[in-house]
Amino acid sequence: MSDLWESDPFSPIGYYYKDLTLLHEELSDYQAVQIYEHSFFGRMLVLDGVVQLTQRDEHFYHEMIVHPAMHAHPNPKQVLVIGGGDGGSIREVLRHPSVEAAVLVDIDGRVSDVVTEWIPSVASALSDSRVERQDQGGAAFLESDQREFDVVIIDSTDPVGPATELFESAFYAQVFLRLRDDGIVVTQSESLHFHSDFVRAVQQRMAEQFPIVDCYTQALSTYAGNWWTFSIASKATDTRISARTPIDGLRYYDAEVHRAAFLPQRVLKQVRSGTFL
Ligand code: SPD
Repeated sequence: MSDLWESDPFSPIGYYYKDLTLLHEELSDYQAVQIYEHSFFGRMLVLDGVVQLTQRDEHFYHEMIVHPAMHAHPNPKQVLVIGGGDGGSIREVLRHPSVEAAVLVDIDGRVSDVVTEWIPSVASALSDSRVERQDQGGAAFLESDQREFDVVIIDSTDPVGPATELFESAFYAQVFLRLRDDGIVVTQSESLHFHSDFVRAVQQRMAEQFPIVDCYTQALSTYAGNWWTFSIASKATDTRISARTPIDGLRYYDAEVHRAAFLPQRVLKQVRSGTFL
């Protein structure tokens, strides 16, 4: 048994996990990759000391980063996931029968391999024949690959190190070019409690490129700050409106969750004007 002080460099606090068992540890070309087992949270993926997912609550995060955009789109066929090497977002994307191809672009291919071995319930869909894995950075991929997508999901780590570029204006401009005319992009954009200035910056940067930008949230137990935001932008669609009947087999997301998840307009205005906190 060991303990873990989670040292998230983007958060003003740390979490202390008691009584963990370390199941796997390696240094990839990019980061320290660890898998722990915890009596309450189950198996946990930890990258450079920061908890990325736990078996107990990962479905809240992965369903909510994927399904609002996928249901707001009338017919998503080609989907790009940037980051998300653990496979949780790809698993949710592939639940949609309309999806013909899903490209997973993560700079560190070892994350997919390690999660496939240790947390197969998260990574199981990575072996689906519709999935194409590209082990490279998101910006480099968008510069070199000219394919177009219906939905882009940016399932990144915190905005430090290599992930920083995934939150820049220049990156959203690249995403805009690769989205079809009814395309939708969504990114995790950190905690409303701890990072409201950062959420504001992401909203502004998306609005430099996209005519429609919005923000919804989901409470998550394992990310410091807990009140997690997702910034979503589209070329033509009001993403507050689900275009389709919710797909079967989900544990949390449904039409009512979709409606309730978006920030009230008054609160969104406060976030965007810097008066929220
Ligand atoms: N503070 C940790 C934020 C992590 C967000 N990304 C999680 C990736 C899970 N697929």
